[in-house]
Amino acid sequence: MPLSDFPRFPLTFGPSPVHPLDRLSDHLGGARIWAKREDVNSGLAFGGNKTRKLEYLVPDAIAQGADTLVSIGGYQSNHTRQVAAVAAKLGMKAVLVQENWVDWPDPLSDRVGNIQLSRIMGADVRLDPAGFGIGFKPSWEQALDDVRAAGGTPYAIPAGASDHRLGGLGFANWAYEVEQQERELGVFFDTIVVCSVTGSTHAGMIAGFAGQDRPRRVIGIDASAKIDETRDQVARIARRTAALLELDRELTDEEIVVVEGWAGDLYGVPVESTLEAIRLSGRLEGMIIDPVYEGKSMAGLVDLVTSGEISRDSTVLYAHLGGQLALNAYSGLFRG
Ligand code: 1AC
Repeated sequence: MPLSDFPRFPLTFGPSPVHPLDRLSDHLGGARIWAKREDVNSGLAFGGNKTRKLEYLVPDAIAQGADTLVSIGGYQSNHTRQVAAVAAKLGMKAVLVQENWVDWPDPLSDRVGNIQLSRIMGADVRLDPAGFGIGFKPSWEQALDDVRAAGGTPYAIPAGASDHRLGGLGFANWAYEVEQQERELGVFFDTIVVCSVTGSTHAGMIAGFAGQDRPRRVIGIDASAKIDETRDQVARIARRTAALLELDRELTDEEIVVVEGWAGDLYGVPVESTLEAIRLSGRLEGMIIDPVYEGKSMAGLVDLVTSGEISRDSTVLYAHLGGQLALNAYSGLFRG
């Protein structure tokens, strides 16, 4: 059915802002670059990309009579912080399994930034030593069982709200929003650049844009350092979302583009190009990005533009997904 027929619980301020990054574009000397800003999309604990996805999961949770949102992520998960905020807003509880996803030696990573906010908002935060992985985990199943055993009604939200029947809808809606903003601004973004890890942000965009008249490139920059898993997940969620929206054709493999080269060896661990991209974005645009997601996707954008892989006559839309709170857990960086 069409996206407008799916129930949506508004959690964002409305369309997220779109604006040009002129100094960055001039500096790179190639395509013109704009940003669409999920980092300022909501008043719920700084918002972010998951808040958009949750707009489509919340009606389902309410319809099921849930009283507890149960989810999972790393210590510095932006996603679990947004789940905590949404639970608070709805008057529900949140149980969050927070795993040790990132091999980075900051002694405060389980106390500052995203996880601190989740605790402030009253979530039941459960630290778990397991490492990075986007699949379903026994600790998350256990948390769901615990809620049931205590007489509650859990609603299961996988990592990143991604591998969920409705997980792609939030960013299919983003694609429709972009089309509307293009009409208002008199611009056409022929290329979208987005960070890809658990997949449904990128996948939702692919499904949403696929139903529009003008073709464009949606380039996902892998930040998981597990490219095959990310590609599979993006493809699966994009096709599932396209089917849900009754797209009248199959998505082609060419529409599902996840590129590697900027993740480094490990999820969450920045490499030199990540740090350079963070500095560039901060110093030229006052736009704060992070070492886990946007630092890596911005590094990809910089290289693709400077190498001419994204051509000089392109107009690019960079998706800022709102990862910057994790910077608190990287206190050793940028000291000089
Ligand atoms: C990995 C989903 C992810 C998060 O914040 O937990 N972006």
